[in-house]
Amino acid sequence: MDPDAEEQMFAAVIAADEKIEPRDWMPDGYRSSLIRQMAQHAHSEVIGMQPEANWILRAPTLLRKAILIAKVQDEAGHGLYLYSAAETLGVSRDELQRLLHSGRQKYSSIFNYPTLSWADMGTIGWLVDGAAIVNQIVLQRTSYGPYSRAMVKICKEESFHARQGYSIMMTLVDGSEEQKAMAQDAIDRWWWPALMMFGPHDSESSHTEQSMAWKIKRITNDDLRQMFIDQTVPQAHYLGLTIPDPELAFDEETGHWNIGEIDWEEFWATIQGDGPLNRERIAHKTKAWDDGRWVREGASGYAAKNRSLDKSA
Ligand code: FAQ
Repeated sequence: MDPDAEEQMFAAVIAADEKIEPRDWMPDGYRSSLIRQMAQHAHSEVIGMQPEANWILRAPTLLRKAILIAKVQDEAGHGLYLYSAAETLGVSRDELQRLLHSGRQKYSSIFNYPTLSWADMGTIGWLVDGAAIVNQIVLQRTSYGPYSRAMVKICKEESFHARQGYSIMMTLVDGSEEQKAMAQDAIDRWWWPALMMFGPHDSESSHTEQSMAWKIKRITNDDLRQMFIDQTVPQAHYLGLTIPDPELAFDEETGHWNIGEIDWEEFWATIQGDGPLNRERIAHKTKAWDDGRWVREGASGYAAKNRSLDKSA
């Protein structure tokens, strides 16, 4: 097909709300933007295992421990689906690891904060998975087929994650004064970082306009953040917890909750590598990658040996 026809075909698929598939022609910018976003998403799932793994050995009951282990395993699975989906764009998983370890690709800002108490496991499930779901439900309609299909399964699992988080919070607010205080302290620390997960204001977002035109993104950062706020404030009130924002107010006219300003300096510092735990997170990830080298080499050697046996048979 001549280049103009290929470009027209791509534009027609996007306009018709159909999916671009790995073998289809796509603009270089579409490919690189998807690799950037999908890799960042995959890295977030994998680095996101660290703050929660911190509490597996200290979960208060066997049931809570089993649930937390299942959740952390799910996050590893999400990383795998997303790396596999990114590989369909012609980039290798090894290359994506190198880009993450060297700081050339990012992961979500939220995973640079420490998990200081058991209530943080409830708050991560409720707020962090809650924010992830708001973003990811919409990504089920993203224009790239493999990314969109990965999102369907991921969203189902994220719903369980959010429910188990809210269940931890309900138990804590029904408990002793110390437990209630723990729940309040956790929301005090996680509320603002959860809002930062949606990225900068639309006016400051370098990728939104083009990503919306290509239907990689379907709703803007600010609109998604507002959806999350409107869904979460009543949940906090139901728990009897206070949102740590003196400017929080319901606007009768718009039907939305208005908030105070996010600390954007903290956001930009965190995504540029200067958050509370960036160095520890990457050091831990790099060590796990290095420690696992013998497994990868063994598995690929075994696969290569089987391939040569198949050929000689
Ligand atoms: N953290 O122009 P935009 C989860 C960067 S999954 C770090 O608005 P874009 C599950 C952005 O990359 C959570 N960096 O960018 C779980 C860009 O920098 P670049 C992850 C951020 O891509 C739960 C610059 O700022 N979810 O939590 C962040 O159009 C519990 C300008 O920003 C996804 O990745 C941030 N928060 O919109 C796991 C969803 N925000 O690349 C374990 C897919 C912005 O030019 C436990 N991703 N940046 O150097 C997306 O929807 C989008 O990429 C956004 C950002 C909305 C995150």
